[in-house]
Amino acid sequence: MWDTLLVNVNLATMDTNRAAPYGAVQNAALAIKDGLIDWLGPEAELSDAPGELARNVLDLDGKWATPGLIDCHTHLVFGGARASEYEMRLNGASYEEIARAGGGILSTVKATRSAPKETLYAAALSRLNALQSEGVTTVEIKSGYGLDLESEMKMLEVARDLGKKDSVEVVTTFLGAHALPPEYAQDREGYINLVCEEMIPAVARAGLADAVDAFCETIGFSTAETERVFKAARTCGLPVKLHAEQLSDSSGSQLAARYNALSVDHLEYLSPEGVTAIATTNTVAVLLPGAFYFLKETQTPPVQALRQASVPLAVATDCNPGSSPVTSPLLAMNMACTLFGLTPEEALTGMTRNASQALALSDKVGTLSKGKSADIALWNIATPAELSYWLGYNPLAGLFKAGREIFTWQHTQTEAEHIHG
Ligand code: DI6
Ligand code: FE
Repeated sequence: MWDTLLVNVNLATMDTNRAAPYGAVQNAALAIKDGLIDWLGPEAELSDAPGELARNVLDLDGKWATPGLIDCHTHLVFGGARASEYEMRLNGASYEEIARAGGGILSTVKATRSAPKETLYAAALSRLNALQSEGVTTVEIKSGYGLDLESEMKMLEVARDLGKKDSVEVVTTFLGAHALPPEYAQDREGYINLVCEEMIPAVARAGLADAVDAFCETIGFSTAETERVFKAARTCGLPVKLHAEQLSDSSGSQLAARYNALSVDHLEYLSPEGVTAIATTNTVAVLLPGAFYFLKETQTPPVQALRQASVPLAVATDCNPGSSPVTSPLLAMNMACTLFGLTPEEALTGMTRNASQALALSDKVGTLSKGKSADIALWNIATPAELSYWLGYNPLAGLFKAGREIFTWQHTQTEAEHIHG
């Protein structure tokens, strides 16, 4: 006997073993047992009447089901916000004036260091709720606004605490090499020593990070500095990923490929050599169109070259207070299509299957397949392309995490729906 059986549903399984676009199975049924997907296929192939097969049968009236969305690159935990800086910019202030007024990434570091854990948690929770309300069931959260051991640990602890909600899985990434903290302004090497010799081992010992990231950029850290961070991660048994080629080409992607990075992220300035390098590994190219949009960048990532090299493409919000104050995965998908030229199918693949690969979670989530976690988003749409099409309209109609219904919907009415859990 199954726990739950969804019937009268169209599945965008995103499973590569199914030839149809989106791995679609229409007029389908999907069975859940013990939190996992136990069966899926055409409803006509069910062996008996639904009521005989499952304790709980849900007739979905032709809705679409997709894998729960996976936001594989966020900085969801941070103190304060930078709207006043945004406002100053739009009132004509220069970068220098903003910096002198205490703006920029270091203003977020200051706010994050001084915030109690409870304050960070409450602010991040409200952003996490926004992601969940658009179908997110797995999210990656980076540190990187603490930049000292205690504050970096505090950020990661908050991220881990958010993951204790059983409605969402949180994956954490240590990003100590995000910016140079003010107390090390004259001592770059001293800070990298601290990151490599103290922070990474401590964070690894405490089990607070699932991966290590760095900001490899002229305004961030050099490839040589990044390589030291990667070596320290490797010593502690942690996989790496990289903010690479966002504002210029530092050949960070080639370095990341040599360390078998889970992903390289941003990539607007990725060179042909960088494409070739990551194509030889399982590294995912994570596109972050929210940052491209918010910073009004003009150079787009080499999507066609990445496609030709069969590099898996993911899409994420990059939610952060400075360059991508985006809490909408659907908007990120729309931007990936409109700004970067992805197809709606590539955008959805980028928020599901390929995002799971970027988090080393491919065997658990990312597709609707037998044996995977029953992380399922239900949508009031006529075709999966609608998920990339609307701006600001949210067609989510229901959400399951590990087989548990965490979002209720009306089957026949269109009354307001409520999040709980
Ligand atoms: N790339 C970015 O765009 C952000 N961090 C990064 O590594 C900027 C973060 C911020 O301004 O707060
Ligand atoms: Fe980022």
